[in-house]
Amino acid sequence: MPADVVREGVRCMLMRGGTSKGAYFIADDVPDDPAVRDDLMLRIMGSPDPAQIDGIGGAHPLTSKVAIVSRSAEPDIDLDYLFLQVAVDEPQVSDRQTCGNLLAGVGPFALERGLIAAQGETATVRIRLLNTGDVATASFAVSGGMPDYDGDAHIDGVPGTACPIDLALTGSRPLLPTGHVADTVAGRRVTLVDNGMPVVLMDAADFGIDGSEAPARLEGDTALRAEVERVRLAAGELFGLGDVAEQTVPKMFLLSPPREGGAVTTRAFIPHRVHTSIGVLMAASVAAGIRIPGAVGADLAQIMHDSDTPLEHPRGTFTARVELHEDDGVWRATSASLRTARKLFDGRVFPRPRS
Ligand code: NQM
Repeated sequence: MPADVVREGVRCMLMRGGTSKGAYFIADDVPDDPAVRDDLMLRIMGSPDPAQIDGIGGAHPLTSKVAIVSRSAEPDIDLDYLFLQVAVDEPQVSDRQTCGNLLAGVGPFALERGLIAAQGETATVRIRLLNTGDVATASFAVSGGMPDYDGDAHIDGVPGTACPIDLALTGSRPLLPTGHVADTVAGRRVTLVDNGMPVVLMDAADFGIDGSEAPARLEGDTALRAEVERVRLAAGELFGLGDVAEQTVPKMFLLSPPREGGAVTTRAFIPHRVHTSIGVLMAASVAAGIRIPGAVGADLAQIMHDSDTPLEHPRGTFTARVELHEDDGVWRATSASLRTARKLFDGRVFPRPRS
């Protein structure tokens, strides 16, 4: 990292990863000390400020994200990926969650930066998600040794098409952290699931909503927001996450019957804004949860005969592929999904001189 980051800037690539957008760095280019690093990320993104006008953040949690990537020292792992969620209007940076959307850009970014090499037409990389300890495998097309961003894959929430990136995750942990298919939390019947992202499944009808409302309408419903947050704080303790008041997990899902031929309709508080589509690992968690008999949402979902689980969201459908295994009452899953990613800008980013 240059000694004077304000004058010289920091090497940074802006990428769209799935339906999110973030700043990608190699670990050697940012400070090791988490407090110094987090302060730098706030100054780069322009937080705290609802408009992030003095930084490169996009004024929404989905566009205020950071990926820090390095070669892994672990055997059989190519890359380590640390995700940071930079709050928009609070001076907060959190490493308490990962992001499956930015995960899509990690392989192409690492190839661009020379952290990995690729011959042939496809690169397959094993990525350790430092925030959770999970390991993902990402495969993407290569042309002339560099990522090929062009392609025919479309994902709902992103205009046009791009190169497909296949992500697979083998979950080793039990899906149900409380050991129950449903719990009563803060007086509400919910299911807690973690298949890469801790989520709380709730029946939208129990909260007096239809479940197909637009994100802005749900965000504008202060009584609903307060009730969802009340349940979230109690669920955080049950997840073993402690006091989650300042954390971005668990994510809160209001589920209702499908409208467009999918398995179920989803609306997600992440946790204060409502997701404009759905996160990758959130989708893996919801898809796994609604397949477990007795879980909240299982009764609302249309029967799924194979592993493909199309989840309806505000901008279309996300198909998560999950395979469940039950052993002595303990459920685990493997999951896969298709994403796309694209390099948007490469250069040096200049942080605000002062916090
Ligand atoms: O769940 C949103 C996103 C995410 C996370 C969030 C994600 C995932 O859509 O895997 O990708 O962090 O709230 O980028």
